[in-house]
Amino acid sequence: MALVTVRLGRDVHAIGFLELIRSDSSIPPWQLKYPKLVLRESGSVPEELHREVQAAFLTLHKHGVLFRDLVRVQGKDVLTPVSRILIGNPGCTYKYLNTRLFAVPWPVKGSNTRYGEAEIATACQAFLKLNDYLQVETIQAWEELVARDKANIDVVPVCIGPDFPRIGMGSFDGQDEVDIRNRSAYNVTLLNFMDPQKMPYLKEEPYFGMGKMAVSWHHDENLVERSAVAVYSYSFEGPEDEEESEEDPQLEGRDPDIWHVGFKISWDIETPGLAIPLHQGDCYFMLDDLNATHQHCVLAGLPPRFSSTHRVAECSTGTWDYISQRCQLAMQNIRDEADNGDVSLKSLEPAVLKQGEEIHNEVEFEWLRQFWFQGSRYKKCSDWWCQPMTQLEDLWRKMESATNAVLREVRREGVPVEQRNEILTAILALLSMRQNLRREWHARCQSRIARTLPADQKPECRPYWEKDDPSMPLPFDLTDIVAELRGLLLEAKA
Ligand SMILES: O=C(O)CCC(=O)C(=O)O
Ligand SMILES: [Fe+2]
Repeated sequence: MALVTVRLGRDVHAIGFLELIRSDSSIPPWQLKYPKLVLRESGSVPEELHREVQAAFLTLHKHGVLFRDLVRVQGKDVLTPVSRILIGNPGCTYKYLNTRLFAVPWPVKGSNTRYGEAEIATACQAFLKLNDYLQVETIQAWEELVARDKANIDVVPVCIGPDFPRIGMGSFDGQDEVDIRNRSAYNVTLLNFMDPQKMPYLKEEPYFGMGKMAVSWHHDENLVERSAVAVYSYSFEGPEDEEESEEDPQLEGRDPDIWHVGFKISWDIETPGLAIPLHQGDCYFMLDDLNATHQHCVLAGLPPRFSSTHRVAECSTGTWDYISQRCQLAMQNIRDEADNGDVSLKSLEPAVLKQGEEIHNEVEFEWLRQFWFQGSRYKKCSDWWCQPMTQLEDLWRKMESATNAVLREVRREGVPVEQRNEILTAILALLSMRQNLRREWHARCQSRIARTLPADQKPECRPYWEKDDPSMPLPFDLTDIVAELRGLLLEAKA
């Protein structure tokens, strides 16, 4: 098929197909195909908000607190081309591409965060203000979408009667409204920055000839189901770039000098994708299930660009409150013994021991190793995570002693075979997993690419200790212990 590009109004291109366009409509034609994608051009955003937000981006950039993430994709360690920082509700985290980002807190009511610099505090405040603004805009756009849907249904009244209450056009029932609010309650924003001039190895968009990508096709992960995403886009354009260019729309695809966001239907490379140009201060919103039914990508333009991507992170297992409660649950089975750090266990029930080892793995791999893998970047902005991480590490250390106490029990002479087997069966897979994950994290920290990072971003393999460390009850490397436990289990079956 010949590559044809059609101008769909305001420089929006559907690349790869030809379609007749109704030019009499006041809504841009792409809106008919993408009702859940909303664009708000910069003119509709208050000037003062633009000024504050743009200054905030520059402040964070100046203080060097946006970082490229060393993520893991299909078993490979790769450095993201864009630099990022997560700002959001205190104690919130957001996980993407096997990387848990820890929110630098924004100053919500009742919080009292110390920031590294007063300017950083001001910047976080600006993103909270932007968040509030985008949340209101999202709810309004979503309500309009629902109202339009309902109006369309009302055109053909199939089932009108006493069982089918209609309060009138544009209104919708309470549940809808609560859902819309919950799914617009952004708890974090992930900020992105990239200067394409400094990034000469950008990938080409593979399906529609859309040019260089800053972020490849993806769905946003780890979000509350059907929740919205709102994006503020800030590219460093000179005034001359803002004018509509007059080149022949029939001949080429999107303007490579201008940043765009691309959309395509998931699992579909036949239906043409959509590329929406983003000028300085433009915002776009992905409503409802758009992020699930479609993929999006970011197409690089010429100038450097920031974006602030506001999300409803699914953080039921991703907050400080959550993990500290989990650790408290594990502590309930531990009794301190005198002063040497030794512990004894209150219950030897297999289910209780299993839960303890699960929490042990969770705090070690989802929190401590994730945090220290990202070097010392977090303390540059605020001290929020310092004390929680110290506390988690202390609790984790106790869990090492608890595991040691379980091992003492299964090795003890005179434990009934049945009971020992139940314990072994409950914990063996978890210890084997711990061994595998430690090896993987250790390798990730040693990788060639990890070594190229500057000192404050160098991954730290923590916790880590040497074989003969007298302060630790168990070795870092659990190979021998896992083999021993397997042996005990087989012995009993023989
Ligand atoms: O910068 C943008 O417009 C969107 C970036 C994006 O898709 C992401 O960070 O997930
Ligand atoms: Fe995204």
